Amino acid sequence: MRNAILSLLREAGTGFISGEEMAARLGVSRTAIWKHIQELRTAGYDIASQSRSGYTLRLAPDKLLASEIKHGLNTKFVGSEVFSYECLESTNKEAKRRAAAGAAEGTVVVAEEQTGGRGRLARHFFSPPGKGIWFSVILRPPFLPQEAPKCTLLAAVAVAKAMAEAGLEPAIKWPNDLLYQNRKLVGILTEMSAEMDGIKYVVIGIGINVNIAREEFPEEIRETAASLMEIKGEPLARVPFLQSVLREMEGLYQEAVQVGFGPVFEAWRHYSATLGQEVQVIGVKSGEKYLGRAVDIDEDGALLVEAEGGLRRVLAGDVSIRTQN
Ligand code: BTX
Repeated sequence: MRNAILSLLREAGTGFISGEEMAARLGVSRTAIWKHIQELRTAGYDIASQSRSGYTLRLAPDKLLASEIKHGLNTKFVGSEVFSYECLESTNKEAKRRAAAGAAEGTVVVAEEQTGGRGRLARHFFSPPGKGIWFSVILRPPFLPQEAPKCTLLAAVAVAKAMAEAGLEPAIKWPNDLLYQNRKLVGILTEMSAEMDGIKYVVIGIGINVNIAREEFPEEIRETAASLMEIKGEPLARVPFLQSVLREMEGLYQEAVQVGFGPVFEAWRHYSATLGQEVQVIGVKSGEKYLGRAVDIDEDGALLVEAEGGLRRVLAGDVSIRTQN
């Protein structure tokens, strides 16, 4: 009902629509309309009323509400279903639950706050209320399971493109981070459920630090984390930024399904902060540490590092950039 009322208010544009007309069109009482308007106001919508003319929507809040995210999104399937929460333990966890229960491809789960946001290797991901975009997208790609890690690169490129659109210069660090001055702005965690011959679902979890001031980061990541606000010099509206990421994701994904990941890799190289740099690699399983020069990514999305003793192929690992040219 709230969404239907919002649609009517938006239809009226800067004009007014009476409670009576809304009640008639939605088949409910005027009192019910009034109650929902009160709820929308509490949720942050600035709705003005005039005794004769009715209601007008003056300003929608920059809250990550399903209705706001879907409004004007214009995608085919990414974001057709959006589940928004004030607080979740982890949007990836909730998205996996929904995916296992049959949620459609393109379903988005988003939260204003995560209490147990997860990074790779069960690390914690700081996700404070109202200041970031913590969300997950469910995909059901027709790829082989070994191709799933490429979705992480695809997501990184989608965020990079949204940043470029917003006039914020992006830099991707292999494979899953976006950086500003070598500090982490965005983290991406891809998880999947698969059988030998095919993927059941992939959940791409993305955490974007949007309006977090330097001093608001916990001390242990203050020197290594950054937010979009820092680059822009002022706070950024979250809803349009998320919409732009979702649109880019859909475009890149559809292209990948049709022609493969070539265009994703091409764009990834373009935004890469890793290629050409001296890096330190720590193997995820082995813990082995070595130095080298990152030269390219291959057709699997693996990072190619020229190290002592020859070319090394990094499929999973922590890569840190040692020099900035
Ligand atoms: P990662 O393992 O590469 O990065 C996690 C590490 O990054 C932490 O150990 C910490 O040092 C640092 N860190 C933690 N929080 C932040 C932050 N907000 N900004 C910058 N650095 C931070 C990266 O893992 C993948 C993270 C994915 C997060 C998304 S949020 C939506 C979805 N739900 C969920 O539970 N995870 C994903």
